[in-house]
Amino acid sequence: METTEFDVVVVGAGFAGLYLLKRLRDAGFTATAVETADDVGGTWYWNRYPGARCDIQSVDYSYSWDSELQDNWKWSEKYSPQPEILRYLQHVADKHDLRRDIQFSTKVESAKWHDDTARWHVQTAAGNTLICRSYVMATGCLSVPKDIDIPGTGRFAGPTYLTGRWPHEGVDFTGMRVAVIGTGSSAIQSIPIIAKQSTALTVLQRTPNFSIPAHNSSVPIEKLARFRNDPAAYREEGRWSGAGVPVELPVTGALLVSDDERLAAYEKAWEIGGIIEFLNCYNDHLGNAEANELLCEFVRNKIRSVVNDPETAEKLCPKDFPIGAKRLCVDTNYFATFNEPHVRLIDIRETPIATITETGVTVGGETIEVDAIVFATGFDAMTGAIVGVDIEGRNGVTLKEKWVHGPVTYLGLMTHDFPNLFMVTGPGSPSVLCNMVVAIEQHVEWITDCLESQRAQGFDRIEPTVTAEQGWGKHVNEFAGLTLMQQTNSWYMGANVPGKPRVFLPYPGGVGRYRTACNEVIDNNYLGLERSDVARTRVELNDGVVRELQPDVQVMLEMMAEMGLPPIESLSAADARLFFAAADAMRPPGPDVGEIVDGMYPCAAGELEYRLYRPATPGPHPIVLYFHGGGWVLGSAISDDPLCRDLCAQSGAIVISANYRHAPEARFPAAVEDGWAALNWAADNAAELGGIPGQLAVAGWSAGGNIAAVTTQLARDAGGPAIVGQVLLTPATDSDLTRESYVVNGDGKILTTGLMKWFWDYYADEVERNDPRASPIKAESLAGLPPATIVTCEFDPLRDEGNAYAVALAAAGVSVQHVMAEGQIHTSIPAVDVLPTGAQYRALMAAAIRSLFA
Ligand code: FAD
Ligand code: N01
Repeated sequence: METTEFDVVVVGAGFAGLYLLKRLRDAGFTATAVETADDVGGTWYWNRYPGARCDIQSVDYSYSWDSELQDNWKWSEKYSPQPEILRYLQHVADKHDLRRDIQFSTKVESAKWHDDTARWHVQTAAGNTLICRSYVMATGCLSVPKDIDIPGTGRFAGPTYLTGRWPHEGVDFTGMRVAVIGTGSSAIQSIPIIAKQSTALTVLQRTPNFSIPAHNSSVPIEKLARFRNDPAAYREEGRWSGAGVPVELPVTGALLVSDDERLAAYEKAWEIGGIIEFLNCYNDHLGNAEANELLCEFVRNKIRSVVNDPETAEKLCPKDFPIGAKRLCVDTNYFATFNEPHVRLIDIRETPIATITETGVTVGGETIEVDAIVFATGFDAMTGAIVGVDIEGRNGVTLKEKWVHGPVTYLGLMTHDFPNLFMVTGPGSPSVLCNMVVAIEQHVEWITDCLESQRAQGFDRIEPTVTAEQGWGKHVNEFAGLTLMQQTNSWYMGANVPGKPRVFLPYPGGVGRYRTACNEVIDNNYLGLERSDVARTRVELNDGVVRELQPDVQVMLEMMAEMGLPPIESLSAADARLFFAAADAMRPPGPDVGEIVDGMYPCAAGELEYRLYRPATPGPHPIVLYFHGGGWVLGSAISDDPLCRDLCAQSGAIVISANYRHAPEARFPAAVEDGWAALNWAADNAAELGGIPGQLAVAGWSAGGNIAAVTTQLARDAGGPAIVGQVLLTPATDSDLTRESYVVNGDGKILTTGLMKWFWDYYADEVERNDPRASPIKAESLAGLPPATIVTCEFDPLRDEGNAYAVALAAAGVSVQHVMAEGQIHTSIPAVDVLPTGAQYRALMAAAIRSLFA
């Protein structure tokens, strides 16, 4: 029994462990890697089944950190076979003399944190103890084969093989009758080759899978040329991409083009191949079920065109999950193999496996006699290897206990209560949803940079806070909720392992976006992390959450930031109006309504436009008088068209969007006068408009919310018209721009503090701004106002004044429903059919309208 000390202990010697060792060594840390296998390679050491090869092109699926290796290594194929990838990793180990720091044939069994010394004590199966400051699990996402849970396993007298633990000497199935259980990527790669060797092959399929042809060949010349032309730029593009491969992303959705155009695009993508390219031939396949189904059916038709027997073809067609919601398979002659007379497909959902016997597999009363069984049944993915080690953190907390309801991590890199424990491609990071080498390199570099900074700054511990990891978990979940993947029983969800909690394991936002978040954590002084020295005499804690916006809102802001648009407040009012009109012209229209009528209503200035949205149901209907947003400067009767359609369609009320005069041409109180005129006109003409007299509510967004709120005060003070309720979305209620939300949300979220100042300056003189007709919160009394539904947004400069108005109304005895929309910004909720996470708040507003008129 030996005890040795290192700065860092790494578990695993695959792509991740090897690069870690190299980086740690270069940074001057003492490090050792521990590996169960007797050689390097990880995945490519264990998975030696026939046909095993990568599904990301080798040019991409390779290290970027050794430029000499990159320049000199020649991949023999587009998708290189397992022996070649293993040789590559062995070459890397030799080239950098890494083997001398790897303990092979050694399993790590447990690891225990000692807080007093700030050290991990890592125990190997051989009984040796490795003491280290930092402990890194580079144990792989797909390294622990799942237990075989089929009745009778173990009874079979002949040889059985597990794809993820294939014999090194290989297996020759010539002359044998073989059963393959499973139809995931491993099975799909191996079945055509096993079929060639065997005399009879039975494939036992529980769930058919989508697979596209590999079109394997030598490395495509154009790809290689692009790479060789500027390898650094090529790699950099991959690092900042979605899936770790530089591909051009589409700007069009599958539903927005003609059937012919779409089919042509699908055919082209089918011919080119490539998982990432194929799934991305339109931009809505992974988020829109209808678009996804079009691609599913295209692939099903391909299967039907290849497989001669229609019944077998139908069985091979996946029908119960969206394409891309499980890792898409890449094959060579998989479906055609089922045309071979000696190959039989059994759907074990129809006829389940009763048992494995000494001589075969019993299915539906028939025992299929075989000489060998291949289990291609997959892995306990993403968490299996990590919780496979008994890891005990601070105060005796074990990782198994902590993760009993699913893994909780900060960025998939670390977890609270386990200081100095790092994971490479851990749950909560992009990992298996991309080219994993890119994900691995990014983690390895982040970890070593972090350790170097710890050393430079004299810290001995680093640990994420509960707030930080809960915030990240929420973000991952919210992102997954925008995809179709969360609704699918896959190993991404832990659904393939009986009893495993159903949690979406990887981060679906892409490697580039993820890299930005990781960099921000460091740039923001280790946001969400606590760092301390051994004695805790020096503790640096920068608690917080790295991603708080809803993911769709975040993505939209990132896209806008990339456009480099000028701040609106730097434009003239006329140019700002042109800009908004151009942006409005590009947005989706919103849902259909029964009828749209444009007209004019009388007001002090003569006449102003309105647009009436009538529900498709028989009338008459109640009326909601709506005022548009735009800071009293921008907008029109039709500028909030999608929102008005949505409110009308969902609430069953007529929505009348009434325009009002804008500043700077018509300053305060012109807009208020027009709002008041519109209210009286709507009340007086309710029946003619198709409304129900007396059933009138007001609503508005932003500056329109201000006008809606003011009209209710005017109506109260004037003794009518009667208003049954007010629905205010992120209303401007106060000219005071010093509230906290103007400070914390004042920048980078479309509506800025600067823009609000610009609006107010155009709208009203300083002395007028305290008039309750400009700042309704400043009314002498708020009593007697109609019931209010107020939606404010967490990341809106107007948040606090909206919240304050809700509180003040309630204090004055007004019935108030107030919701603050988490992770939303000022402009996100009206973005119908653009930002899915805003939909629930529009539904809430529509429900509020319905209940006002109930
Ligand atoms: P691994 O390669 O899994 O290495 C982890 C190592 O840790 C293993 O060798 C294991 O023995 C060791 N280990 C685990 N626990 C312990 C312990 N307690 N003690 C000691 N040692 C331990 N990804 C892609 O992006 N593109 C592809 O084309 C692709 N093809 C794949 C094909 C197959 C068949 C499989 C199974 C996976 C594929 N993957 C692919 C995913 C693949 O796992 C990663 O790309 C990558 O190889 C992972 O490297 P790693 O070093 O993180 O983990
Ligand atoms: O495993 P899988 P895999 N009875 O989980 C079936 C990567 N990879 O090893 O879907 C009967 O996908 C199971 O059925 P069901 C890649 O990321 C890449 O093939 O659960 N059947 C399924 O059909 C991949 O996604 C490549 O209903 C049982 C199959 O076994 C990941 O590794 C190649 C069963 C398991 O499929 C895992 O792939 C290989 C049971 N009790 C792997 N239990 C490349 O191409 C499970 N099944 C690069």
